[in-house]
Amino acid sequence: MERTLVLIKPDGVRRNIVGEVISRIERKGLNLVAMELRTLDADTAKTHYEEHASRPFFDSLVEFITGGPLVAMVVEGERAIEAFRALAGATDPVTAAPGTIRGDFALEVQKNIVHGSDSTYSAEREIKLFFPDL
Ligand code: DAT
Ligand code: MG
Repeated sequence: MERTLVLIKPDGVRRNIVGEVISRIERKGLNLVAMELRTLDADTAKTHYEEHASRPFFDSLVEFITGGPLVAMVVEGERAIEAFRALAGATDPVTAAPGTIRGDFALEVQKNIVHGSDSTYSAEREIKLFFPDL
């Protein structure tokens, strides 16, 4: 069994597709082990996205991710990291395949609805950041 951190970003919450995203996770056979609606402070957002600190879009990304409530969850299952990334689709929603969350619901790279950890190392780091007591 593997765990991954999933975020439904503020754009997903604002557009009322939290249920849709959770439904896709559940239909796939993945299990929720923790979930919380919360608004990130800038420090947590910067730590979460620290690998992108030198990218030109970093400040805008931090502003976006702290701009309203998001849903953070820990999702568990067989190859959960890869399984959720497949459900999410490519980072750029225009090229994300139809049938994926990003492919079905988004058009702009920043407003791409969801985050999913990209490796076992990232998953462990991100789960600790969001759910230190887990
Ligand atoms: P992913 O979320 O698919 O893991 P990433 O880790 O490369 O993608 O980037 C993190 C987030 O940053 C991504 O979900 C949206 C934003 N982002 C990535 N590339 C971008 C770009 N060229 N311009 C603006 N935002 C970008
Ligand atoms: Mg990433």
